[in-house]
Amino acid sequence: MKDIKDIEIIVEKLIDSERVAVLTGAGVSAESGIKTFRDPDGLWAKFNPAELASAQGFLSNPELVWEWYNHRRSVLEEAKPNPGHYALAELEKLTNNFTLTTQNVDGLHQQAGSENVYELHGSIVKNHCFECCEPYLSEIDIRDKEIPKCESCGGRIRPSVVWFGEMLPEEAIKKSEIAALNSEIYIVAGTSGEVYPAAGLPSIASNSGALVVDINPNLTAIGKYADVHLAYPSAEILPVIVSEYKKAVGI
Ligand code: BV8
Ligand code: ZN
Repeated sequence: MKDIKDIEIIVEKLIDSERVAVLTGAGVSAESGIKTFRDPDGLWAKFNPAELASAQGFLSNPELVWEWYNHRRSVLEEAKPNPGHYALAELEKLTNNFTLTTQNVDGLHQQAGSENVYELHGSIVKNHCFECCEPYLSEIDIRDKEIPKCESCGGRIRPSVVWFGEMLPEEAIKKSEIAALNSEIYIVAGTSGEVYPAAGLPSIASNSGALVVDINPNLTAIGKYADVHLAYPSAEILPVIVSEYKKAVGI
């Protein structure tokens, strides 16, 4: 692997760090068969995000939006965590004060065993009422085109993801900003760095002196904050980083 020097820098930093933080995006789920948003064959290539991932979009065409999310849920039914998800779950157990912030809504980090996870953009497996925000806990039949109705107010049910123009969950973004501020190493994997305020986290880490690592086959907006760029798929390189770390600490 030509970047072994970079990996040694990362491993050394992991050993010296009191606080380790990670930010992931759709790219870490790519090897689980879940399309990213902005890659040429990504989700947004076919659909207009404003149309589908926004409250206005839902109001103007609730059936289309509900069907799009059910399509994504059906893809998720077949998806499993990949070696990148498992490597991050293992790294959490091996290091101190580990924080994982994800923009993903697929829950694969938790399925792989990650515990301290902040979901900035919510979760596609949860639902709530569009009108009164009451959580909707009944089972969803993803093949049913009919939008379920709220049992308290009769309003339409929506996926509990954060749409464009909506506020992020208060605790998730606050804790993620603190983790970026205090981390000595900030590993960014699988994100194009296009969506704010998530995309602002690497610059917070960089400005407070963390070693910023960008794991992405492509160059993106994250590049300007990255001290190290590993142009590999996350499912390939994250397990290498964890195994080199374990060798270095004698596990
Ligand atoms: C908000 C959930 C306050 C739904 C999503 C400045 C400050 C604040 C807000 C804004 C601002 N400027 C603009 C805004 C508004 C907006 C925004 O950022 N727009 C962008 C497009 C300019 N932000 C918001 O609206 C946010 N809300 O700020 O509230 C507010 C309120 C009102 C008015 C103003 C402000 C809400 C944003 C959340 C939107 N919801 N998702 C759903 O999933 O359906 S965003 C969506 O994009 C997903 O969550 C996704 O995760 C996220 C980011 O995309 P990425 O994860 O980075 O995925 P992408 O495809 O882009 O990139 C994948 C990368 O992986 C690529 O680089 C590729 O090279 C790489 N890759 C591919 N394969 C691999 C790989 N890497 C590693 N390994 C591989 N194998
Ligand atoms: Zn309701």
